[in-house]
Amino acid sequence: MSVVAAIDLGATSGRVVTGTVRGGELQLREVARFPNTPVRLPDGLHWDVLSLYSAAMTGLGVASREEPDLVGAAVDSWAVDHGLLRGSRLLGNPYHYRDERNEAAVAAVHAVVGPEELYRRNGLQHLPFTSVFQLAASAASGDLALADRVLLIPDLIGWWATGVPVAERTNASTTGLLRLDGTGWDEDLMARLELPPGLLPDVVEPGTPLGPVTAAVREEFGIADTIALTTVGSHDTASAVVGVPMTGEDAAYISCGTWSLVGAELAAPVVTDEARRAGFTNEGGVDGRTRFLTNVMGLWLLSESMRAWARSGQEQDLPSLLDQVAAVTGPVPVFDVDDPRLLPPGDMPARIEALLTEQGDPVPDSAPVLVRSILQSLARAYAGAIEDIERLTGRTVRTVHLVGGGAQNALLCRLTADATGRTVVAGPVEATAIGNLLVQARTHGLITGDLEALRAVVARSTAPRTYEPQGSR
Ligand code: ADP
Ligand code: LRH
Repeated sequence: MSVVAAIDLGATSGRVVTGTVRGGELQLREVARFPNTPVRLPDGLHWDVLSLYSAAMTGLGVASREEPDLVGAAVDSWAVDHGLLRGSRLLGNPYHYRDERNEAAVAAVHAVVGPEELYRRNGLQHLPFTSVFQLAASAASGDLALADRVLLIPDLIGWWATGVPVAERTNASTTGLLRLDGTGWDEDLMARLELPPGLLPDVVEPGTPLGPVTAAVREEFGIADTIALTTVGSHDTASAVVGVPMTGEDAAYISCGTWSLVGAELAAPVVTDEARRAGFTNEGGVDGRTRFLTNVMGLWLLSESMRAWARSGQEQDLPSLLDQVAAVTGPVPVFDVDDPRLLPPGDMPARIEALLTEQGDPVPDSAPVLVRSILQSLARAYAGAIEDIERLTGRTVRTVHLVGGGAQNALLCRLTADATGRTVVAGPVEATAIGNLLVQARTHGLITGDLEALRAVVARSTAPRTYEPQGSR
């Protein structure tokens, strides 16, 4: 019985999860979980990518010792961020997408290629941290001139493990530099932005064999010599969408973790001006599908508020805080969760209070009331996004699948059902690891079929919770 391992690096935590396909079901086992703690240095906010790599490989070593039938592993992570390399040397820790350095770079890129043309070329909603803007920032600082290669985070980890450099397509689609049809880099756009050709490696599909873990890495981390890496949907959201147990065109999804990605799966991109103005992105999905979605600020608002409270000595435990939030009665004010001032790390409760004051609403008088306000504001944003999906695609959405860590937040699920007026099917929590594992299992010949067949495995293997809307829409 062959086993595969997902190395899933989220903005909140990284994990190594093994998966075994047995009787048409996928059995999961979490082997390692480690925090992902960004580090602020004088030059900006960085990912501690060396500790993530080390924890991931240590976890893979544990998996290979505990699971003698382990044959493969694959990495997924958050999008857009990347390492700059010269030869085999990483030129400093990668910047975090929440670093504030991109503002000037957005203007510089837009001076060369306006937002309308960019959207037609890459199909992406405007986000100030899309790799194309980050690379322009690195060009302006002189860093890019030192580099001869750029690798996105999962590709960087994969390269360290195997020595094979690639750009997996789903994550490459978040750079802003991939042609909308996914066939390769937009060389004309790169030339106009003075990005050197050859900076980005060849684009490969999810499900491409990369190669065995190198002898040096095997020895360092105690990894068995039978283990080979393959690519999957290495953008975590691409893997999460594979792990959504949806069955038809009347389903939308919310990949609900640090971000909430609200969208539908389409056969082809929609790059109308209306879609651009509504902030909808066309990211590359597994098997050539389009992830037509919009980024909603997500549970970042809650986790960053909790970090602020912990800094001031009022540490909160999430499940008991959520119990108190559920007990809040009476109306709470709602705010625009996508206000750009909420993107960077900082004192989130103070920023939300400032937004509420600005709009003439009362400031919450306790942490549970503020969290209730966050959750209701998120649910309202999800409802708006679902309406947009219907308007922009002509589909009717009847079911909203909510997957990721947020599926454990029963109050958020309930508020989402009420705000959207749709049935919410919550779970699986580990949709991303599941999507990673299923694409690997297919690559290794352990299962066969299209995404619908993979999703049937998800449906058989997990027990989602259903929330029906209360009251009228
Ligand atoms: P990411 O992939 O971005 O790291 P996850 O999918 O792991 O995110 O989701 C993390 C989020 O899940 C946290 O920010 C938290 O709000 C939520 N979460 C985690 N555990 C619980 C829990 N026990 N109850 C409710 N929410 C939870
Ligand atoms: C979610 C995610 C999202 C991106 C953001 C940078 O983890 O990958 O899809 O927009 O991080």
